[in-house]
Amino acid sequence: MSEQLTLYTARVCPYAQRAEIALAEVGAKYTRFEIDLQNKPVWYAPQVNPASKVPAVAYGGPEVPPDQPSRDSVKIAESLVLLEFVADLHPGSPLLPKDPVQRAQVRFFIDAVSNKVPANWFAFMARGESPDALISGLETIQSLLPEGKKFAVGDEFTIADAAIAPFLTRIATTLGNDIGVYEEGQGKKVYETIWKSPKFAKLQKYYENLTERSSVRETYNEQLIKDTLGARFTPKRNA
Ligand SMILES: N[C@@H](CCC(=O)N[C@@H](CS)C(=O)NCC(=O)O)C(=O)O
Repeated sequence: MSEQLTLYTARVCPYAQRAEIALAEVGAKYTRFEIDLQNKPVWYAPQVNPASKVPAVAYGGPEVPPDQPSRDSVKIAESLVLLEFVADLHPGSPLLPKDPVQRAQVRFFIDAVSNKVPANWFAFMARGESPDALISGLETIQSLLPEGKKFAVGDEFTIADAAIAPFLTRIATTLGNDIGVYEEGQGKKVYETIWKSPKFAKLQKYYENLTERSSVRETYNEQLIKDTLGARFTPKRNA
């Protein structure tokens, strides 16, 4: 990768962490720019991402300060697009396997993550809906994991793993600390089901493999997630 790459990101955001994990996996040299999501810079939407979300990348063009993006760089957004982009920039890396079947498995796994994980987690944590959809969504994810392998499609870490890791870490942190609008104690109960019961043994092992990965560990700030989501949701309990 010879062109400059600037990543607009936010520590709190699971979608942004996906891109950070992929960049860490390939050891990319890039400029990281933290966007304060509560107070986004005025130039961000017009000059980087019209959707005004992180993550986004400015790729190529001249070396410029990240808060003065060049018109000559290409701007790319959407975390799943960025995962494929990073893999495409590093065709020698295992992030996206060469084998067509494994590539399809990676994409199928990502599709399942998109459909089963973020919205079901959020419905429970932020709206106090039943945790059943989250639990059954994670059962589906577990059923896709290959037997006796470390990661989503085999022993190599791929963009499928980068797509789910930021959500599994946040789900574990929020449930384990009972963070959410639901009744007190309910998060910890769901945590016990997912992280302690034998029914989820395969997912638990997978989680262990993911969180041992330095790309995942070093891009996750658990304290920040506890503080931010704890302050955002738990006070709304019984409101
Ligand atoms: N579909 C997008 C979702 C990104 C997203 O929702 N990012 C949130 C933070 S986690 C954001 O930037 N929100 C800012 C806003 O909506 O104003 C992706 O996968 O990249």
